[in-house]
Formats: sequence, structure tokens, C-alpha cells
Amino acid sequence: MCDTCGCNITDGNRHLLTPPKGRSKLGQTPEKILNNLLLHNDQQADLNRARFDSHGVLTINLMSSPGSGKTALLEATIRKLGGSLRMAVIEGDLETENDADRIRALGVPAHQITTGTACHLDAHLVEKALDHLNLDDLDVLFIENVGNLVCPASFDLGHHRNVALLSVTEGDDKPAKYPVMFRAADLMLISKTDILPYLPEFSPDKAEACLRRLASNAPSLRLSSKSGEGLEDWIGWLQAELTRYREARRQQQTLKPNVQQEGRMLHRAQPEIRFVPVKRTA
Ligand SMILES: Nc1nc2c(ncn2[C@@H]2O[C@H](COP(=O)(O)OP(=O)(O)O)[C@@H](O)[C@H]2O)c(=O)[nH]1
Ligand SMILES: [Mg+2]
Repeated sequence: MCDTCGCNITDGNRHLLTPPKGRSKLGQTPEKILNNLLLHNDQQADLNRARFDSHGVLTINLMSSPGSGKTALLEATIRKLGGSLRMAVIEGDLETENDADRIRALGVPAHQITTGTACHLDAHLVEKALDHLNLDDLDVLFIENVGNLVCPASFDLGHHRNVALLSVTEGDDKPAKYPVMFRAADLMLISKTDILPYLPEFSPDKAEACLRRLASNAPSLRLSSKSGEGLEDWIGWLQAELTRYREARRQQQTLKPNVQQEGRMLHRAQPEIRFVPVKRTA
């Protein structure tokens, strides 16, 4: 997958690769640099986290398939908490400012990252986006990752918690089919429950059982941003995490998200494939 499509090179980390005759700025071959990109990503992620921590900003990474309701959830959250919590959003999509516009329309600062072709955000892209936000003014920063159930789970952005959405139109076996994403979740949200009556084949219990079979003990909540059902539980989780985060900061500590080692392995460049000549038999 990502080891062959080159998706781990983004506008954020492209400066780590340099073309002349296959040599990089670090004096290594592009393949070696590809292998090091995750290491560079982790170093940048730690710097980002230290920056969030110095401002006491709890940072949450929202991940899911395109269209599962990430932006709608953020809109509903802002409507509920806009008066009591200072929030901002970094949006990630391949193209358009649409989602950032939706957030700004509610009076909350938002910065849109357009990745062009990259199917996930990385720590360097987030660092650049931070130039557009004032962390002094915030309690919580949401990062809406690019819609994709694979790659985003493997990149630490410097955030504190991963939230994975699964909408009821996607099928209840998705945690089994995309284990890297769902194992990385600190919270799973089953979204769009208002349309469950039209989708009797979707069983929230089965989706949660699939999550448990991944040996995950992350909580799972069911909600609808449209009808508002279940939003209280999500808000409760968010406030509990903010309390936990502030307590950690008081003790000079931080929170780290669940970032999957197995996904990171899959994002590494593989050694060149060598073709062995086949001996012809008469
Ligand atoms: N019925 C229903 N539709 C929803 C809900 N949340 C989002 N949607 C719709 O699903 C579509 C995609 O939502 P969006 O928030 O843009 O998804 P994102 O790509 O994950 O950010 C939009 O047409 C939303 O109106 C929900 O709770 N119930
Ligand atoms: Mg969106």
C-alpha cells in the first residue's frame, strides 16, 4: 500500500527529500529517506505536542472514512459547547476550503490543509497549520484528518487522543476489516444513528464486538449529530479527557494517543524487489 504509492511524502515533509541524482539533503538515497520519514515525523510530532502542552491545549485527531460525519460532529459540538469551551479546528482534505468554511461560519477559528494527493495528515503539515492559529486562546484543538480508514492511523501528529468514527451506512464489520485504524482509536463513535431504522442490517453491538476482538478496550459511543441523540455522552467523554489532560499537565506530564506500530511498519519503504531469473526447463 503506502510503501508503493509514495503517500508518505507530503508538502510538509518534501523538503527532507532532494532530487539531484537520487541524493537527499541528508546524503542518503531516497529509499533510506523514505524509511526515515516516520522517524522525522515522530520528532516533529513530539515538538508539536510540546507546543500544545506549553499552551495547555488538548488536541484531538478525528479519523474516519470520507462522509462519516466528522465535520457534522464538530459543528454539533461547537453548537453545544461554543459558549463554554474555546475551540479551533484544523481541517484536512485533498482539496477545497469547504469544511473550514463550515466551522468558521459558527464563529470558531479554522485552518484548512489541502493535501493535494496525500491521503493523511502528518506532523509537518500540522506544524505549518499552527502558524495560523493562536494557541493562547484555546482549550481544545480538533484535527479533522483526511477521510481514509488506513493511513491516518499510522502518523502521530503531536495530538493527545484519537477518535475514530464509524457511520451506520458503512457496515458493522469495518473494525474487523480495518484493524489498524480501530486499534488506534482511544474512542470509537458510531455515527448517524438517526438513520439506523432504515438500516436494520447494521448492528451497533456487532460493530462493538468487532472492536473488542481487536483487543481494544476503548469506549464506544453511539450518536447522531443530526438528531442530537448521544451527543451528551460524547461531550462527557471530551470533558473527562480535558480534566485528565489538565491533571497530567499539573504533574508536568502529557497524554499520548494510540498510534499503531503495525501501521507504521506498513508505511515504511520496502527493500527493492529483486527479480531472480527463472531457469528454463526443456
Ligand atoms: N442522517 C445523518 N446524516 C449525517 C449525520 N452526520 C453527518 N451527516 C451527513 O453526512 C454527510 C457527510 O457529513 P460530513 O460531516 O461532511 O462528513 P465528513 O466527511 O466525515 O466530515 C453530510 O451530508 C451530512 O449532512 C448524522 O448524524 N445523521
Ligand atoms: Mg469533513
